[in-house]
Amino acid sequence: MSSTSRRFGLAVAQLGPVHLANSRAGVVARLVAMMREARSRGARMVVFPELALTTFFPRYWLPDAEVTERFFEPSMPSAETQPLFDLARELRIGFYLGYAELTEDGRRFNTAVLVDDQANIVGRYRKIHLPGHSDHKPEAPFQHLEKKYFEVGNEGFKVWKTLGTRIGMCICNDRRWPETFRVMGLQSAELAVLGYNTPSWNIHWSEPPHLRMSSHLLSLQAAAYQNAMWVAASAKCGAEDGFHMIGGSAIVAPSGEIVAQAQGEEDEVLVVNADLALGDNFREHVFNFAKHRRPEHYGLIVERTGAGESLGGPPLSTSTSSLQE
Ligand code: CDT
Repeated sequence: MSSTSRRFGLAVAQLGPVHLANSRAGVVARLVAMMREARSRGARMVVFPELALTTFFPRYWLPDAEVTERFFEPSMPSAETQPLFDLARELRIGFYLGYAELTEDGRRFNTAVLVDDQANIVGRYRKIHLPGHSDHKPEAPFQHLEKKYFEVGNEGFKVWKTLGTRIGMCICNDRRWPETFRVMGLQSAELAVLGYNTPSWNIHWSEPPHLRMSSHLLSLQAAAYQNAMWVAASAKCGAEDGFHMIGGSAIVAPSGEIVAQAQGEEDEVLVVNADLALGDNFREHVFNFAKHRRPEHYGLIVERTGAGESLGGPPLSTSTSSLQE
């Protein structure tokens, strides 16, 4: 029997390009306009992108001190982001915001905050799966220096009880890793929110560009379905100073179906009147974790990082050669 519906106005605010020359105040004005639109269309919460306040600076090889000075936020809220917090309080709407965090002791993280409808920061997430490299690749058309500019997040994948539901946060590349959402699912998350900046070209191999969109959506849909949760993902997209990033911001139901998807690569607000109870059906039946999970067989997931030898039978190299014989 299905549960009584529990509606939650869920918005994603996709952000078009932010160029190097754009000011934080200008970006915040765009976010404020989208927050207003989201609220006027019934949203209780709006999801903004990863590193929303600046261009996607990990594409540039720059002196460390300049990067810290130009792109990182030593406080949140700050004078420039305060209008977002003021409007959230006035309109009674929560939000997720990604930004580059500089801690008091000089550490740098790729961070997102979860803000409730009274403008309190109720949660913070520091990105764990950092993609890219830390060395300079002068032969590449652009860099992806997240491993240089950020430390690996040190606060895990948490779930916060707020806005009348249970919300987990992650950031961009985290969405490609099933562990991210399973850890949230095990904390009974009903909704996972994330922002992303996904370059349209892969600098490591000649991945066909259409796969960037298909693997993005595939990841969101699998995560939502396999963990019985809503997933809301917000892109920063379009060409930032000529460097193109995919759009495809989306809201996915616990059925794995995409219920809203951005149409373009500019600022755009998606709103869905999401039924949180939809997840209950999946949680009670096919993905009733307590009934069906078999953690005694999942040990390798936490024991090993990289792929290694088979647990049973002869070593992989021998079994392969015996197959060939
Ligand atoms: N920002 C970020 O994490 N971008 C990565 C690019 C990696 S390419 C597979 C992403 O996962 O979209």
